[in-house]
Amino acid sequence: MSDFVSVASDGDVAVVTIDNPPVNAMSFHVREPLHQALAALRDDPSVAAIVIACAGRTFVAGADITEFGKPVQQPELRAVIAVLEAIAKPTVAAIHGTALGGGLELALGCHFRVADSKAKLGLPEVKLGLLPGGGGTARLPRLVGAEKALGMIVSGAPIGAAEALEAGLVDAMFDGDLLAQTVRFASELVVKGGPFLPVRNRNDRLGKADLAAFDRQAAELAKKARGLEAPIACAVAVRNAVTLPFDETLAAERELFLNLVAGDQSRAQRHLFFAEREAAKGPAKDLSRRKIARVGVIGAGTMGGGIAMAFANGGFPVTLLETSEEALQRGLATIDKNYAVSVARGSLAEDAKRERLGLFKGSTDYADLADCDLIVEAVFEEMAVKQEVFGRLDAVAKPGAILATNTSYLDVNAIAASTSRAQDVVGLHFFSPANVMKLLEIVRAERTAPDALATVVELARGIGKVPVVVGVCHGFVGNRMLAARGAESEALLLEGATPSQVDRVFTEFGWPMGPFQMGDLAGLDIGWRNRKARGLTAVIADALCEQGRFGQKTGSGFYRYENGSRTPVPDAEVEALIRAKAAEKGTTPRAIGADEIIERTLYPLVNEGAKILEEGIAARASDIDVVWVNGYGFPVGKGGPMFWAGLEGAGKIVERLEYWHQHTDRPIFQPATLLRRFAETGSWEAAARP
Ligand code: 3H9
Repeated sequence: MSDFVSVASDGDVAVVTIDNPPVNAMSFHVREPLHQALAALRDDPSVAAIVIACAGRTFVAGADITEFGKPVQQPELRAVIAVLEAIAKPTVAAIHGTALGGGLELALGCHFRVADSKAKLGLPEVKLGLLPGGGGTARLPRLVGAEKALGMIVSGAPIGAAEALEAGLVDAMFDGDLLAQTVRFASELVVKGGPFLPVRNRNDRLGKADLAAFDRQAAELAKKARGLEAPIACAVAVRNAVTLPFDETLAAERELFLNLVAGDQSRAQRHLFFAEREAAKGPAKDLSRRKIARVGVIGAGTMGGGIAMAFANGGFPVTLLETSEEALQRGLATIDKNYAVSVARGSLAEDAKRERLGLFKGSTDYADLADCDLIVEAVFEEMAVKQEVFGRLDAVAKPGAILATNTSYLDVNAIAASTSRAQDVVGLHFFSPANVMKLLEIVRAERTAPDALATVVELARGIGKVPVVVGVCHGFVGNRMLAARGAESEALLLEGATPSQVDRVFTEFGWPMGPFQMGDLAGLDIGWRNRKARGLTAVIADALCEQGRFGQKTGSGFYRYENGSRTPVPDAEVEALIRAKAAEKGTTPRAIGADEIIERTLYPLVNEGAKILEEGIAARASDIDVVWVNGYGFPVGKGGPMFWAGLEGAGKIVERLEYWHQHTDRPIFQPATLLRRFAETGSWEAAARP
């Protein structure tokens, strides 16, 4: 019929197969022949039942995201589903892999759904700043109930086949030959006879909806949305399914979808979807990969323990090395405790915990690292210490083993130079807690071998991380830009802003917290020690540390934390300290507006990103966005700092940076050449072209 949709017969059951690799997205070239095939099968008297299945690794994983933002080519998905749903003969979706978004919506257009036991089903549109636009919000609640549907649609998280069976979303679950069993299932339906109710006419669990409970659940979810429009729209649409007739629910869903798909938030989130995949490709595909069977981690402190857990969670046996038996046992006990917390929360089964703990081998002897294929060092952040560790690794590691440093700032070339095998050395900058945070900055040093780099990029994806390859500079992409963002914090306070005012501007922007709350959370003593080592000062943060105010862990920092609570309370003492320091400097406080706070913190962030691009430390602007969204909480609805620069207006950013540069003469405000070119060309790619 077409390269993408074919029809075969098995007795009187017609099997329609969609074949659009890699994920069978519902592109125009699928919709058109599918629409025709369904209309023909509807009218074909020799066909008694229809099965919709997919070739390759998955059922339809959604609409084709690349088509969003362009004129819709007819027939659109809803039209295909409308034809399907109006067929009187029994229709069955055979689901394997992932039935996501428009894929699940297509399946909801069938009378029945059967699934392979390993299949996953979900409506993840919210993660793209959307709501399901193919009738998902109208049909899913009819099968699983409004509350369950709300949870699935607002979280975007898929559920497994067993849960889907229990919830009423699928009608049967199979192991083994899915297609053969689905055809048998369809034949039995033919024998049993109809009429077969389309989902739109079913009311299995919808009738029982408790609107008050629903509204409470929706209000909770809305609170967590932090300025994102899509989760709210999802809740509105699912509520419509309870209160409005089907066709009105569908029409309202369409309207909400069209609004969101044209908006900046969804554009930003779609940008991030492709940016993450682009970043995770790493170097050329045709490079060979080194075999990684066992991983060594040096240092069982917070960072080392978290890194070791990240690998164990990905199924790798880990040798964990410490300098003393006592430190090793302490580290292993923390790991055990962390897993126990997951078990208590219900996110990890007791068996799985045992299995993971079984992957750890503790040691205090470097010689035990000899069978590791990758060794990650997470020792004290000091060049001499790191170099000593790498010198010792050089003596014990097997030939070809990849040697990685978890440094967050130091020169990886200098670390590599302390070995005789710089080609095997990379940076693996995990973020804390390393077993939770998704971002992994992979630092390519001058002499890192391409196959070593390709190996760690692939490995990172394999353990569920979001990898981004970066070059060597102080702080790499993330921490270097963070320093530029924080550079004006103290100045803003001395000139009249308060910590809570600055932090509020950040949370209103969409960050989970502002810079002062973040400092209190991370511990102010870390930056203090760092500054002292580098001969630097920060008037207010230093004064707080001198008073023993290290942040949450001491119950006070930029804020007070009462009785062990994590809630920051503005502290009059801190404000008095700020005013006193300002007076010492002869600064008269003035009112500082939200715009100024943004201009002096986020514009330098973008500017530093442009410098990083200019220097080739990051390969693309979108890589920088991936770093900031996954590692530092930049709001997803704004797409990362480099994408946001386009929304904010690069011309305006340049102009305001120039203004602040003139007023302060500080280099962070000197606009990067690439930023100026971005302002002229409107695209980072065009700006980077010679
Ligand atoms: C939707 O359905 C809206 C409807 O409600 C309404 C419509 C009117 N489109 O992730 P991978 C590409 S919204 C286009 O590396 P995995 C991806 O870019 C959609 N392309 O594989 C990559 O390309 P490349 C709702 C897509 O095995 C390649 O496929 N659905 C799409 O790790 C491989 O992807 C979703 O949001 C797409 N829908 O994971 C599901 N999906 O190789 C989005 C993937 O050139 N997809 N590509 O870089 C996923 O979550 C994962 O891709 C999946 C496979 C779990 C399926």
